[in-house]
Amino acid sequence: MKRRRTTLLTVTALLAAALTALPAGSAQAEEVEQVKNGTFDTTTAPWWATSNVTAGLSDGRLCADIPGGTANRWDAAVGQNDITLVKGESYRFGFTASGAPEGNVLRAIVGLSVAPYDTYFEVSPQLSVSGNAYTYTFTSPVDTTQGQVGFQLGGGADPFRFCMDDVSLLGGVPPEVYEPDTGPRVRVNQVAYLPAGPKNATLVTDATEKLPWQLKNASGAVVAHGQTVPRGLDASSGQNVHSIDFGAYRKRAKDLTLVADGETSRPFDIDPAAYEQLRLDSLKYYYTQRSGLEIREDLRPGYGRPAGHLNVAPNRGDKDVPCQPGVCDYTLDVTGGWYDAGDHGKYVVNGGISTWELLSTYERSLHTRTGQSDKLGDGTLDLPESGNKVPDVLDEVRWELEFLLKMQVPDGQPLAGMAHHKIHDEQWTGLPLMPDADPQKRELHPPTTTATLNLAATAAQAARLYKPYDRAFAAKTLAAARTAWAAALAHPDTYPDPNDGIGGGTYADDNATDEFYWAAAELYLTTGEKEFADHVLNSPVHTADILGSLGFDWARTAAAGRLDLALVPSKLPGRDKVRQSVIKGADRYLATLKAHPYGMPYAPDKNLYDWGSSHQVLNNAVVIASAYDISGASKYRDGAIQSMDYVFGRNALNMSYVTGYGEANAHNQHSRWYAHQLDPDLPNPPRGTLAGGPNSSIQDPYAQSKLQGCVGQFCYIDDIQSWSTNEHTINWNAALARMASFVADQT
Ligand code: 9MR
Repeated sequence: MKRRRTTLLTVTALLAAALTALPAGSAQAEEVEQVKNGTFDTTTAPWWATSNVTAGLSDGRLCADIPGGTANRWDAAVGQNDITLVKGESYRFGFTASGAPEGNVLRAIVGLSVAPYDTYFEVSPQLSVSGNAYTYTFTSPVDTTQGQVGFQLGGGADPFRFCMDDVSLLGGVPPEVYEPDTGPRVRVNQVAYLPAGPKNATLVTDATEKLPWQLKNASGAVVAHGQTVPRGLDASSGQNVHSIDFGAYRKRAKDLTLVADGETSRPFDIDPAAYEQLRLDSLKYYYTQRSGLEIREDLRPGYGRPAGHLNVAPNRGDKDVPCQPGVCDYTLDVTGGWYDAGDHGKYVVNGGISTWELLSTYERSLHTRTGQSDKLGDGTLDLPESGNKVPDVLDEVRWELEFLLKMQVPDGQPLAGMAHHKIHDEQWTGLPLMPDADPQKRELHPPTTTATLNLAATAAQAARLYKPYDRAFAAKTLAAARTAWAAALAHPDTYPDPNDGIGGGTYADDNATDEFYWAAAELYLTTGEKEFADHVLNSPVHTADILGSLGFDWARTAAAGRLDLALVPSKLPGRDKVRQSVIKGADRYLATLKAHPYGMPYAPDKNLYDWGSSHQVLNNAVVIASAYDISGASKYRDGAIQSMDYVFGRNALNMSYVTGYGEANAHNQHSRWYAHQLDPDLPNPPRGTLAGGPNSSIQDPYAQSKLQGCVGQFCYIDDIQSWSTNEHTINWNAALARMASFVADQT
């Protein structure tokens, strides 16, 4: 359409004028239109359409009749190929679009026109009948001449008519300056402080002298007051900050606010109830991640869905999944387990640490002075298994354990006893996509030493915890653990391919000494056998200083072994030293927390926040909490509790990273089925879902387009497209569950 094109040119001209006003030396690439014929004045060429779509000119626009009944967005599409993209360059992607009847969803992408069809930018707006204009800015992560601008319209039940105009992809635009809305400058735990716990907040201000603060109750009356402590420049945010300690106030109350420097914080409670709720919500998260099982609407209102990956079309797995070509010549039934994250992949490595942290949450409740195992007992989590007299947390984790066991290479096959690293789609799928609608071929990836040891560790741990409830299952897991251990010893350095990242994550790791240590520790704690004690005692990992700034996660598993050796009763020679090493690690995290004006036990090297930093903060807090369990010293208890403040909103973005907790909370996590942001008929993630949090490497194009140059805590955006800062995963929620359970136990 010609008229709109003129407007666009005017904007472009203005921008060009603005650019010419830039001082010399700040040269910008010229804005160049990459799309041919985006205005459809006389023809639709060179745009293509899939064979099921009839597209043509209509009133100076491209209009197309979209069939109903296709499975995926990309099953009905129009697009243009041969688009050149330059790595690191910013582009402005714009178009107008309409759809009749109302409510159909468009997936507009800039990606690769050939396999593996990577998507560099995508949005999925809901179309209106009258039409809307859309513009987005993103940065290309690659150099290619085979780019594509695509408008994907399939996946709906009913046919509809789609029209578009003024499609533009301008290269050389200045990157957009994104300003997050960080709300009031007084930063608090937006959920709850414990009556007898520490109570701290952070004030962002340019003031260098101390300032008065006031704590107000729900009716606005001042119930406590004091002075801030100036803390200077905080490296993790680049802000000048003060801290506020109102721990002397110990009364239970709802909807308090903290006022300082003319700003009023978001409301919060002084009440332990939220942590009891979080203990359950963070664990309930797993049922809705289950693969191979219908999620019952009566158990999770708003989250019911058909079973995924049971070979019911269009699903093609997971009952008889082959290996990647050339890897094996058998198929395995690998149904069940939890989907890893927002994708439909299932990974033994990440399944392992998640299983461990949930089992350890339960095991801690058995062995520590504040542990309350009944709070994790039968009937607590509203599961299909509730009422079977087995603690619900064990029922939930068993769903994953059964899957991990199925990933073991069967007897008689090459590499028997090892575990396949992962099983996932052959190609990455788009969003949204319900598990039962995934049409991709599923494949087993090669067995690895790290996966095998994850199986050995968790199956061994399971053997001691499930024994009182199901002796046969305990015997089965222990046998599998022994087999896996022997297989890992026979193949000690079979690592995952770091380039095997198409269709699923790599979980690459080229060092298995920590996994050997962890597996030996679990096998020892379950069996007491000398072979395993010897391995533990002879491992260099046993005495190494493993509790560093990034703590532990799926790739750094030594702490899993160390913590269990410290907390689970055993006759290990030198066990006291092991316990002391945990206390030493906790002292370091406590020192970090005390020095940090946001009160967090996390200060990564060079201020580089890691992928999933929220759970690293929590895992460091787990070490502090474990020091309390070991020593009973209240400074550790208080440090562990205080760590929750960061996660619940005492941070630079003033947001809680837990869905449904706190006035401003993350709720658009990257997910193929909690994709409310893309399809209003789908839900947000369930209450109690942890977002990955700030990630300095911002690997995804969406984050790159918004957060270029971000400092530490600011490298996060609550958008479904930001898979590197805002995904949710089973391992991250496990850290949340463990800390929620600890804090709930302190009431
Ligand atoms: O959390 C994982 C992070 O530590 C890795 O660096 C990254 C690349 O392998 O993968 C992350 O895990 C993702 C996995 O690969 C696929 N499912 C979603 C996971 C969370 O983003």
